[in-house]
Amino acid sequence: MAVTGFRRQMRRSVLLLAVALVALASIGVASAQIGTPKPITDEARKIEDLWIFTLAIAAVVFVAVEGALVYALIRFRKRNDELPAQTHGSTVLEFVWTGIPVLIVIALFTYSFIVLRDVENTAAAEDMTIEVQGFQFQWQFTYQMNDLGVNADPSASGEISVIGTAADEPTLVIPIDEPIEFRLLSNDVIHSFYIRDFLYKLDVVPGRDNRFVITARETGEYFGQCAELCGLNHALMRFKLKVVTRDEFDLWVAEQTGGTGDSAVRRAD
Ligand SMILES: [Cu+2]
Repeated sequence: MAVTGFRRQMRRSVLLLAVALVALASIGVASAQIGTPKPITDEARKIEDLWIFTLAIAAVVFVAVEGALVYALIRFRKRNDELPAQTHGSTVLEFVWTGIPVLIVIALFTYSFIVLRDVENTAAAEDMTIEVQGFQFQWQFTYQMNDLGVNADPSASGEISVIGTAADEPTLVIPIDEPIEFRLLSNDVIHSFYIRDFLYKLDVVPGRDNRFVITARETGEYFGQCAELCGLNHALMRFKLKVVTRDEFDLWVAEQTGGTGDSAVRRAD
């Protein structure tokens, strides 16, 4: 009688598990994308590799631990009232289950450290720096005319400044295949500069000079937003990122300055 009850319970558990797995798979299919968004910068690709590496280790650990658990539950389930043979201590096992986690931690620490060092690399003097000013509730992007990357003219003066408004999201234009430094500034509250396809975000903190460098490898239009709840209209702090070729970028610069190389401050279009 007890055995039949156990079987029925097992069957019900397996059925429940199957339903749960189908539901989980449906969520995956419905959300249409599994894993990270397609990384568009060198740094994002490194971050994605680290994520895959970590996930692979986690998957192996999950399968091994759950496998051992399910095996032990079935193989050693109580069959009668007799006490099974008792085993105490195993030096080999102690070494194995201490050694493997230590190795995993060392591998994850080393790889993470290498990726973090690359991602938080500082800019070279010749790299273009774009000043990103976060404010309640939009962004301002400022380019110095004498600091426009590979074609920079050190004697040029003035700047290009793009200011977003609540109604018009600003567009941040950057050239492909060049290291670009973002300098993040705020004079009100903490914001967070987030472009999903960078797989990276950094807080914009009053009084702090936070910087990061990326090299974009895909042209196209992407979306950015503030990722730190910074007040009532935080949701309006959205912007666009446009990655273009060097020629298109130079053309854009000429358009902003009317071809004169003078300062240009304008509202976002
Ligand atoms: Cu915000």
